[in-house]
Amino acid sequence: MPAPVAIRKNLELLRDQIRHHNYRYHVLDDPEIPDAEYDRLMRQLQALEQEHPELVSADSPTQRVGAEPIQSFKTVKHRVPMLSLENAFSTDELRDFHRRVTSRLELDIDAPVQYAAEPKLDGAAISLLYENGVLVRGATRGDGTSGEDVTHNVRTIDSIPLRLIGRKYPSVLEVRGEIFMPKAGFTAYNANARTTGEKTFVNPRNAAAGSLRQLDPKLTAMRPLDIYVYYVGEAIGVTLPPTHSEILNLLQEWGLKVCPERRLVQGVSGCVEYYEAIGAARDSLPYEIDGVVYKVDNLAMQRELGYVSRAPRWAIAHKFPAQEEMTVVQGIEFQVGRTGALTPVARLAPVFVGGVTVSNATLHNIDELHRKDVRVGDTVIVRRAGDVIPEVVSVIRQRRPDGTRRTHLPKKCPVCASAVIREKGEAVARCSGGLYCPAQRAEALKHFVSRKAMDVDGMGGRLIEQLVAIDRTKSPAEIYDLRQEELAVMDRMGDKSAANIVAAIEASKSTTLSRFLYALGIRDVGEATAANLAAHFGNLASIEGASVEELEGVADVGPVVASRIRAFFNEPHNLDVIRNLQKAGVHWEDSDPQAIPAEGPFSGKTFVLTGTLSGMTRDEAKLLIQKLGGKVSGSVSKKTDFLVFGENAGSKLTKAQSLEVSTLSESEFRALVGGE
Ligand code: 5U1
Repeated sequence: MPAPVAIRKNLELLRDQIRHHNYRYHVLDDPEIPDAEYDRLMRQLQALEQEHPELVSADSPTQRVGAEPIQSFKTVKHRVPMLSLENAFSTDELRDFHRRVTSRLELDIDAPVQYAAEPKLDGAAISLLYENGVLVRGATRGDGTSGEDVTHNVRTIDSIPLRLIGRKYPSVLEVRGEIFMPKAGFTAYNANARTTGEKTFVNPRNAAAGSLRQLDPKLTAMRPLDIYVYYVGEAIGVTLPPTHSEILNLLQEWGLKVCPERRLVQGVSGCVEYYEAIGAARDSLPYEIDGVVYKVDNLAMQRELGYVSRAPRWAIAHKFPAQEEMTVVQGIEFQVGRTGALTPVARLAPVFVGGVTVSNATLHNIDELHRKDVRVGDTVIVRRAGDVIPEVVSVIRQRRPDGTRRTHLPKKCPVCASAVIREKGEAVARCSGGLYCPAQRAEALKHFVSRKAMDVDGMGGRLIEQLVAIDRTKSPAEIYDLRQEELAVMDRMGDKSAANIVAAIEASKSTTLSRFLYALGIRDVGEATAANLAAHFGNLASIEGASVEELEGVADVGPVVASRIRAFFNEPHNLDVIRNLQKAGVHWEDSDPQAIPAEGPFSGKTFVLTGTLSGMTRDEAKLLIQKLGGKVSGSVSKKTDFLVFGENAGSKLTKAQSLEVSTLSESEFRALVGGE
């Protein structure tokens, strides 16, 4: 018996509701309901469909991962060829592109040509075909003429709508974009794969491409994939707007996800400004990019410009310097860090990568070294992404010379010859020498004087290593009796730099409790935890005397960190160091933790801080906000009430602007907090 009309209606209503909430969550990044409510709607739909299996349709939100594994990939011909992009590797090449554009359009070179600009994602290109609003095919680019049918896999990606929303979408829509694995998902995926012994991905691009080429969609469904669409290949049944930027906005209205960092810019100068802004924000963007793309915005101009072989004359990719290069491993050494951790480091034949010359790359830990099986003499791929320490990504096994040998974990510390200990289940092996080990001592001092700790301006690693080597600074307190004359005779020093350092040492005596706690280098107590401890207890004596249970009451402090803090203060040697530092004049103002009220003018308001503030540290700004009853969060979302930005603010500012979150410059923030 056919299901009653009321049930059909109810089903469609539920599906539309779920599609709407998918859109709010995935495309707009602005959910309207909590996850639990969404799950309830989904369960309701599943139950109804179970009762009425004859009503299940392929575009139902329940049908993402339903398909059985396929035997092999079908080749599909693209309805319209998928183009590639010409590249520009310098501003000169970008200027040449703009010159060609204006000259073909018979415009003056300074004519205000508008370009639609967006980041160039490092993922896998995809074509999605919608017929009457329903996703019917997903295909890889392949050779541009035909690709592989990966419909079963693209259906599992939550941010790809199975059905378009709104009413006025075309009867046939073929849209192109990039499927990518966000950085956070990539890191988490690899971390998990390492613990389960599964294959890890070399980079997010391979992760995206590899995930799309799974025969079993259940495997793809477990990969954290996402999409941004950037081009319409074909649209039948609607007249598209006259500019590319308006088309992107329309795609978003139809439920497709477009990049929030897209902008409209003018001329070469606008392109260069955009390139630099995205380059500066690159590390903080949640996805990997390898450049930016500019497209002439006006479609009539695009048509006039046409194509050259397989690339349009109206678009270009402006690439960032390569982040991966090949080089040869000349040696493998073990570096000893502040906590004694031994890190294998590959000494490399110098290679220019990511804009700098690299001659050392980390191998992380002994397990990673063995997993990648890196040997002296190997040709390897080195990666340097932004400020991240360069790493050896993989070995090119075909190029391995004869007679190479595996590297083993040393039994003794290469610096102080103390025993190397690796606790069961720990990836990290450590030197057991503690502060007897000059390497640990030097690293502890480097941390102590670093910018976010005591901020002794100008006191660099080389100077500290020399001071440790001559046994002049065995403990941080001894930094405070360094004299100008003895500093001036050190390598690469002179009277002026020595005087500057002595002044910086003096200035660092006046500090804050959170900086001081961070400077002590307690394991797992980073900047944020130190700030939380300071805000919670208000003074050092209370922290020194706090029990593990009391410490666990601090935001972000779990049992492991709490016991590390307790163990640190149980150690008489550490208490001596603290007393000596205070005797040397290190001081701060205690705060009254009770002064941080539950209620205040900022109650219920969430702030995000970004960029460099000139008149206060982030911790100080955070404390101010907390004192007025507000909360500080690390990331921007629709729930953010204010974004406070300093100099060199990056993607958080862009995101806040695109989400229409109120933004405050440092001076506006100061005015708001009443000049505190
Ligand atoms: N962001 C972006 N990436 N990308 C790649 N836009 C873009 N456009 C492309 C390609 C291949 O081609 C268009 C010219 C269709």
